[in-house]
Amino acid sequence: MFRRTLLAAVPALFALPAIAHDYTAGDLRIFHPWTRAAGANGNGGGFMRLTNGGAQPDRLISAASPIARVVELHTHLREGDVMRMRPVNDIPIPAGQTVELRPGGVHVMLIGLNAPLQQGTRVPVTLRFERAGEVTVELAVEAAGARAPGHHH
Ligand SMILES: [Cu+2]
Repeated sequence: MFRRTLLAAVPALFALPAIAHDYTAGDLRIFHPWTRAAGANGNGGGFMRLTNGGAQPDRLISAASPIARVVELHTHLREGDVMRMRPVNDIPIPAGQTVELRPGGVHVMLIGLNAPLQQGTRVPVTLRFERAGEVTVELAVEAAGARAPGHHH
């Protein structure tokens, strides 16, 4: 009876990581980090949803990755008719709120890719938060030009 229960449980355990793609760091939840396919030496964006379930504000203060020579935090600002990216010192995550890192908004910028970002793979990025500390997440690589993550929760 024990043996049968164990065997039945195994497929469910292996299925979990593919379905749930989110992370916890202190009071923060990080939902579905993703990026877009890009060539080596190009640049990439890191996108995700950050929810602060705590009573204290937090901030994303830096990010790092072995896949890029430089990693910055960026926002988009309108200059006349053109949207331009600008580095920012941090991305605030107010207490009890959700911040979306997305194309056209605030994002993690991967500058000078060491290797191509291939659709269907995942690449690591370490996020450093003022309160929650460091957490390494994997960006799911979606199609080039994707406006939103393509897979379902
Ligand atoms: Cu950027």
